[in-house]
Amino acid sequence: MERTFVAIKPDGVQRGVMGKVISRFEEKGFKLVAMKFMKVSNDLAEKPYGEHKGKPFLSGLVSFITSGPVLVMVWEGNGIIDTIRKMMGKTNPKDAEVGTIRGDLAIDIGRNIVHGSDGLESAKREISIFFKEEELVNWEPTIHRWIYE
Ligand code: DAT
Ligand code: MG
Repeated sequence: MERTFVAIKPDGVQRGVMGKVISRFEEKGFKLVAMKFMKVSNDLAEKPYGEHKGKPFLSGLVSFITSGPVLVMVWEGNGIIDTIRKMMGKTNPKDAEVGTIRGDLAIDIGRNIVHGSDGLESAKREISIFFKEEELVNWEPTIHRWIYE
């Protein structure tokens, strides 16, 4: 089954919507594999955003990500990478559909609440940046037979 890396950024933590975001993934039927509440160093903040090296907004993004605690998580489920991207909504909340996390909870592109991996490779890379193998919890939700055929 596919795994993805999700982070609730400092704005999501400060605004007290961690539980709401987690609830959406739980209610969908996805399985939590790991979770850590932490402050991110500059070095660590740049790693998942390697693709944005040289872009004008990178320094603002890094100072924002390091400005307060974040909640980093690994979630698992069939097709989870694409589905969580859909559940987050477009990068700019003004373009994000109502019903998505960013569409419902955010206004500004620089305060868009969540990060989610955009592909299999980035998911693998981002999970390994924030979690050791032994921190990924293997467990079998008893509800799975009511979620998967
Ligand atoms: P996403 O978070 O939807 O994967 P991304 O990977 O392109 O989007 O960008 C990472 C974050 O950087 C994004 O959540 C907000 C910020 N960002 C992206 N494009 C931006 C822009 N043009 N101006 C300001 N911030 C931007
Ligand atoms: Mg991205």
